[in-house]
Amino acid sequence: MPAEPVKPSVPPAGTPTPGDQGAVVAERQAAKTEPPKMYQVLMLNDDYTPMEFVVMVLQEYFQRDLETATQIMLKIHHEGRGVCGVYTKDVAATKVELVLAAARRGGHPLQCILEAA
Ligand code: TYC
Repeated sequence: MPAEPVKPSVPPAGTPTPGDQGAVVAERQAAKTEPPKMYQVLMLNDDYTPMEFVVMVLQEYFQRDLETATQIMLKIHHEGRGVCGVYTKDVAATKVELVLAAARRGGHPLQCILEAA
């Protein structure tokens, strides 16, 4: 005579147990992580920083191609300020520091600031 199959000792998930009063357990939680706040890095116009230096900064620190860098530089030149890029706070702050350090090394008064996007 074949042996009886062994019954599982643990009931399947969701099986009501005495005393649970029909409670339902949530199986999935809504995602709680918010997307990070983003920050714009802007450069401001001045009368002394050479246009070529601004274009170089946009290429070097903001990965802009020559044409885009020239357009952004001219926008700043004509409108007083322009967005170089949009980043998380730490990345944006680091870019501001790097640009200001390069400008001071070159003896230029170029201003670079960070603003909430
Ligand atoms: N106005 C500068 C000039 O005529 C050029 C310039 C452009 C300077 C953008 C700063 O963020 C700047 N040489």
